[in-house]
Formats: sequence, C-alpha cells, structure tokens
Amino acid sequence: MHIHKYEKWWLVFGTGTLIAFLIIIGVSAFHSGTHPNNSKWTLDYEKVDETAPFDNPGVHKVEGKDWDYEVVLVASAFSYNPTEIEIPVGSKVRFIATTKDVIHGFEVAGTNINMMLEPGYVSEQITTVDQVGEFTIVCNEYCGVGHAMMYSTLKVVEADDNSSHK
Ligand SMILES: [Cu+2]
Repeated sequence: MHIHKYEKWWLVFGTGTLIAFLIIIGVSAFHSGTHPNNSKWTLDYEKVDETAPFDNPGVHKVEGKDWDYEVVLVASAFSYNPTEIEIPVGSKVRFIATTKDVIHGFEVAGTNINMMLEPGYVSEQITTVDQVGEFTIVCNEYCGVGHAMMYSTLKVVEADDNSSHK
C-alpha cells in the first residue's frame, strides 16, 4: 500500500502530539501532584449552613493533624465566606470548600491553588503557603451576572505577626 509523503508526516505529527500530551498529563499527575477532586465527600447543598464544618466557615488552627490550618469556605452567588483569609507564611493549609447554589470556582491567582466547587460536593486541597503577600481569590467558573464581582483575599503574613499562635 502506498502512503503519500504528506500523509505520513501527518500520521507522525498526530501520533507525536498524542504522546506529548500523555507525557504532560503523566508528569503533572505523578510528579506535580495535580489531581481532580475525588468527589467522595458529598452533602446536601441546600443544608450547607447546618452541615459541619460549613456551619462555621473561616480559618481554624488545628493540632495533631498533618496540616496546621483548616480553611472552611462557602461559596454562593456572588460571594465567598469568609471574605478574607489570613495565614502565616510556611503553614500547611487544608482548604475545604463547597457551594450553596451553582458551580463556582476557587482560584488563588498567582498560585497553583485551584478548585471547582460543585453543588453537593466538597472540594479539598492541601498546600503549603510559602510566599508572603496578598492573593486574590477569584471565581473562575461563570456563575451569573455577579460573577466578575465575586472574590475573596488570601493574606499570607510573616509568621511573627501571629506570635499568639504557637
Ligand atoms: Cu463565578
């Protein structure tokens, strides 16, 4: 069977890009630890306010766990609760978030913290905040007319500013 020269180039290009993309997925999953939410933790999205831990949103210092802080966050059209998160630099943080209505995003701009928040599901991400600064948390899933106004702030502060904690 004769295959035209350009046809061969195209086959090589197609196969090559497939291999390249599989390598990129493999490296980001197994080396960089990028994983989709496992969706194993569910709740009734109409009862978020009564369901622990979302009955108490905010920044919580924890002891005896693999992380130092838990940030419990509730998204709804068109805001986040809490509206501001303050964490000392170098802390290991577990973000626990959900939504009360439609799909929202939780992206800490300029970092690799990025989750999709789906009604009925709890999204989690554990990360170490290692850069002092103010980071804007934005919604990156279009959620309605107020979408562009939906934001919160993550303040990563010098550890000394929080000398009251251990
Ligand atoms: Cu949005």
